Amino acid sequence: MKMTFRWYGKSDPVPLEYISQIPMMDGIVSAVYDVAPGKVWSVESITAIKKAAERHSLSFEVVESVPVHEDIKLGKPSRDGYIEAYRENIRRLGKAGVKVICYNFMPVFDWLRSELEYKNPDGSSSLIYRQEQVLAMNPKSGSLSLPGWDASYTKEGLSTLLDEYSDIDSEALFSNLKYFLDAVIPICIEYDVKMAIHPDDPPWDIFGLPRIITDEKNLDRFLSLNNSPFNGLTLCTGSLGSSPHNDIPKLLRKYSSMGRVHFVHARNIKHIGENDFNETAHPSGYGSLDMYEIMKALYDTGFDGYVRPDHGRMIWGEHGKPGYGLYDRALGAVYLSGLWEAIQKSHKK
Ligand code: CS2
Ligand code: MN
Repeated sequence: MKMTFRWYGKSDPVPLEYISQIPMMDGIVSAVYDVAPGKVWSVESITAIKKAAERHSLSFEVVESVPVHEDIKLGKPSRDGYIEAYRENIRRLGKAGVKVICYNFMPVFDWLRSELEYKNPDGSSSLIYRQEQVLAMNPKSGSLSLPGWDASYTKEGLSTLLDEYSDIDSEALFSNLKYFLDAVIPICIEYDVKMAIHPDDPPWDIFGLPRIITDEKNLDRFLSLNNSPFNGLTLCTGSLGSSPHNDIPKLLRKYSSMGRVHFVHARNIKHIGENDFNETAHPSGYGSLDMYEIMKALYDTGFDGYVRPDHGRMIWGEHGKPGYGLYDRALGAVYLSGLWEAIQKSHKK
C-alpha cells in the first residue's frame, strides 16, 4: 500500500513541503490543470509536477484526473480526435513514470453536494448532500452553483449539453465507455499505465442524467467491458458508500483479489437520510463506514496499489478548497497508515 495525497498544483494553498511533512506519506496525486478536457498535456507540464514532487521526496505516480471529453461520453463522431489526445496523454504520462490514471465517466457533472460548508456541532465544516436541495436546483436556469460543475459552461452551453444527453441512457453510456476503453487500454498495456475509473458520486441518476458506476452489478459489467487488468477501479469508499446498499469491505475484497483495484479513496460518510449523507472525519466511529474493515480487506487481498485520504472537513480555522484542506486530510492519512501498521503487525506474530 502506498499512501498519497491530492495536490492541485502550484495554486493549491497546501504546499508540497507540508505534504511531505505528513508522516508516512509516499507521494502526490495531481494533474495538469490548465489544459481543457480533450487536449494534450505538454511534456514540460508533466515533468514540472514530477520534479516538484521529487524535490520534496514525494513520488508522482497517480494522475487524477485526465478528464474525458463530453463528446466521448456522448459517442459523437468527434470523439475519435479526443480519444487520440487521450492516448497521447497516456503515452506521455507513462514515459514520465505515472502508473495509474484516475478518471470518471459521469455525464456533465462530477461530484454533487448541496452544501460545501455545512457547520458541524463541533465548529468544523464539511460537505453535505441532501437530495431534496440538490433536486430543487435547476441546472438549466443558469443559477446553478455546485461543486464539480465546470464554471466555464455558459448557461446556453450547459443547456445545449443537457439536451444532447436526452438520447443517452445507461445502455448508450456503457456502450460509449466500452468504445473508449477498447481504444485506450492497448496504449495502457504498452506504456504500463493502469486506468482506474472513479465511481459516480453520489451513485444514482441525477437531473435525468444516467450514472452507471454505481453498484456491484454495474461494476461487474464495467470490468467485463474490457477484461484487461489495466481496466480497473478507483474504489472511492465515500462515493459508493453513500448508498447504504453497497457493502464496501465486501466490494474491496472482491475486486482487489481480482487485481482490479488500482487506487483507493478512503473517505468516511454518515448516512443521514434515505439519499442524504454528510462527510465526516475519517475514523470509523464518526461515520457509517468501518475503515478498519476497509483497510483489512485491502491487506488480506495483498493490495499493493495507492490509497489517499479523500475529502476532509475544515478544522482548526483552515480555509481552502472545500474537501481539500490540509489538516483533516493529514489526520485521515495518518489514521489510515496507523490502521495498516496495526493490521500488518497483527499478522506477523
Ligand atoms: C474526486 C473527484 O473530489 C472528489 O471526490 O474524487 O473529483 C474525482 O477527481 C473525479 O471524479 C475523478 O475523475
Ligand atoms: Mn473519491
